Amino acid sequence: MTNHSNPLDDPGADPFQVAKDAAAQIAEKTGVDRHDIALTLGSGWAKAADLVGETTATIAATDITGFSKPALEGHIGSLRSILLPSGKRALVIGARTHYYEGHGVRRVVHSVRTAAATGATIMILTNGAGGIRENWKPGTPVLISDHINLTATSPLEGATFVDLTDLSSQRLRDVARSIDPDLDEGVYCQFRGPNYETPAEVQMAKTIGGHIVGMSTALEAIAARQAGMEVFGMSLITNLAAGIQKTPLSHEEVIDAGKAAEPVISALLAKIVAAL
Ligand code: 8IG
Repeated sequence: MTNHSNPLDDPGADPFQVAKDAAAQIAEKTGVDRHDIALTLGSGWAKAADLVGETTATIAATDITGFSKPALEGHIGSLRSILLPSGKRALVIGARTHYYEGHGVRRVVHSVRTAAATGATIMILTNGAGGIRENWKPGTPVLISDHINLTATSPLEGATFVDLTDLSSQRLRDVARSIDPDLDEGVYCQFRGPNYETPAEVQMAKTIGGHIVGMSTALEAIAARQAGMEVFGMSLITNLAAGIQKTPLSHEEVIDAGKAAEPVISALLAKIVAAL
């Protein structure tokens, strides 16, 4: 099923109809008519899926229309339907398409639009990212309070004016803080990637008000808001952004910090989801 052409590559296609079709396929394959909450799990967050509830169905993302083959071979993106202790249903998206993959922004936000079409009213976006604040050691989870989109694109097409004043839900951030009052928050700057920033670019991001640098969630957040969802984002700081730390960061140190953080941040996210 991985060689199929993608309907989103047809410029005449309606991306919202493709998302509706995808949602219908998910309902059929999971036996769950409606999901309430959606979570996209980025690097470092995968274990959270096992902690939030009981997985009742797992499907390969590539079996659902519009979803892309994973960029990394051997890494099968999955979609999981999870029954939460509250009785609500969560759709966990383990398959993210990044803008830098070059398939266009419609494919980047297809998972978010599909989540909305399944009925989800809350979109939780997680990622691994670089930190600009010197006190954020690798392994620190940070709430996303707002974003700066430096990709020079948007998932919105045509004269679609969507207000982003309260893009990052204060209600959901308050829930997170009620579980861990020590959680810091920051402004997420999305660069196009796939290269990491130069130190000068990181200084620019800092100067214009950024605290976190990444390559994924701003475009997804915009699409989620367009779809009317409440948006909540968290970054796992896996490295300090280029030039922020004076000594070079060892790759091993970053991997170790990520591994050590995984159970901690996964448990935190599971508690947040349980409190929604
Ligand atoms: I993990 O330092 C991770 N993802 N743009 N910069 C950007 N994305 C990232 C970084 C980083 N670390």
